[in-house]
Amino acid sequence: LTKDRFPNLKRGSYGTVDFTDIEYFKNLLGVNNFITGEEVKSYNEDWLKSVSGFSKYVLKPKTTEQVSSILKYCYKRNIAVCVQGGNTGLVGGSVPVFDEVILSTSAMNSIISFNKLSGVLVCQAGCVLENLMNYVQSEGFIMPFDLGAKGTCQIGGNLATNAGGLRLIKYGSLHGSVLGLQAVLADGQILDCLNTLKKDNTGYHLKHLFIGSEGTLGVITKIAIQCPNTPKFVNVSFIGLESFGKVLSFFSLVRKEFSASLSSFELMDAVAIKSVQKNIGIKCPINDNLKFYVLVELSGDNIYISHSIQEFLEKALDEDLILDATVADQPSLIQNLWKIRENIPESLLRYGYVYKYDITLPHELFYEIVPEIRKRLENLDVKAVCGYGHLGDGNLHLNVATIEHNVEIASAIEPYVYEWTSKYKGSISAEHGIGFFKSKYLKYSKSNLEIDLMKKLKNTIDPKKILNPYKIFLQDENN
Ligand code: FAD
Ligand code: 2HG
Ligand code: ZN
Repeated sequence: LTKDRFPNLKRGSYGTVDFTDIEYFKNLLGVNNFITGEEVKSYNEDWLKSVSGFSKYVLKPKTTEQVSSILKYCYKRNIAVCVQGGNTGLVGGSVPVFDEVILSTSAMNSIISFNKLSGVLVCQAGCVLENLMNYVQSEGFIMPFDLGAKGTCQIGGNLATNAGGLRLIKYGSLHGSVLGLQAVLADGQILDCLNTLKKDNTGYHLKHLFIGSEGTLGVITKIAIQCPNTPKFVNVSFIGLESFGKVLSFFSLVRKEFSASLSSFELMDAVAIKSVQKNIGIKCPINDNLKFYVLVELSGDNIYISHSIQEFLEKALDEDLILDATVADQPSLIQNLWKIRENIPESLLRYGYVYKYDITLPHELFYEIVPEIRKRLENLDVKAVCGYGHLGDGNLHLNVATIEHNVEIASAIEPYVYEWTSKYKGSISAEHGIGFFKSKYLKYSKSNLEIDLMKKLKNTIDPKKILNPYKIFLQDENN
């Protein structure tokens, strides 16, 4: 339990759910959407299996009005609430720390409308990303973002974490593609910013407050998002290189040559590839003895994409910039190449426990921290130290896999990795958020004034601090 691993943490002075509360929730939601007993266990534990709370109740509203009634009631009774989507978050933000009631958006999974002219999709927060992808695909559109967790994560959770993912380099962040949203505030008021207009400069854009707010400012209930048209041609190459210097030279050339069509530029080091091969059983499609691999996706309406990349790669091979490559333009082959990249997090977790760092750094420094951490850990019982991630966006995933959580290993990495990132003006959380794990380290990426203003906002919107307590802010700041 989280409380055992973090013994100094104190439960906030929140109300405890009693018989009357249970009756209220049951009446409001129906018995099937009020979960208690053994079934609650999986909602208490995060995807990484590294933190778990001991909530006894999961509430599964179907409508915004039900969310509003729940929060109004909890606000009055001072009951703390943990908002949960697909529970794939990687910073311990989606599960309770103590006995917070879990408000799951899983039953809010309706698509409300899709406008084929504008490409604007409006849906409820609990829609699973992959279902939305399939839906808009049948209309000739794609979602403007993609993640390895697509089969489980929900769009509300994606907004709440401001998820980045695999195609941010082309389509930008959710702050750009989300046109509007509806959110329920801590006291139950329904805030309707569900704009579907592309342009609207009427004062402050409150939607941005909720994008990346990690369940601490309100429950996102509906979303309006701009979907791009499906590109006519997609091409994925999987490339092996001998040094990180060459990876950067190659990236620079790819960007110059294919800027508008570049939809992903992903890095994987040898340790990450070995982990997928060994623990998942997916074979590396090219020479598996190289130091670095990149996956380049090009997409667009130019019929010559495939031809151009082949010529480009042949030249790079001739010049010894790259050492090996394979190219795919058929959907099933493309998917097979993506599987290697997308399975890295799962493969590392199979070792037992993973310390995860999700940092943004200037490109020149992108990989430097990985060998440095390897060196710091060389005498400790570590299964894998690897670097991979969205190199195109300057976002490194540094992962350290061990058999189990170990304090000595943790203190060899933290706060060192955050100090290092801060020294180079990087971000200590590029895309996963702060959640529970990183609240202690927020100061490495935000000034005192910024944190102060964030706290003032939190206090204004949720003065009783019932929404996702113990997350983003340190406990004494939050409770
Ligand atoms: P949850 O995990 O349930 O919740 C995440 C946070 O959002 C919590 O703080 C929760 O309280 C809050 N929240 C959830 N729903 C709502 C709501 N409706 N209203 C308000 N708050 C809410 N992330 C990336 O950015 N890029 C990646 O490439 C990426 N790849 C991943 C690959 C794998 C295999 C896994 C396991 C995770 C990956 N993630 C990635 C992290 C995670 O998937 C994303 O953060 C995702 O967006 C979380 O969505 P979710 O529905 O699972 O949210
Ligand atoms: C990815 O890009 C995700 O695969 C997960 O953001 C990264 O697990 C990680 O560290
Ligand atoms: Zn990522």
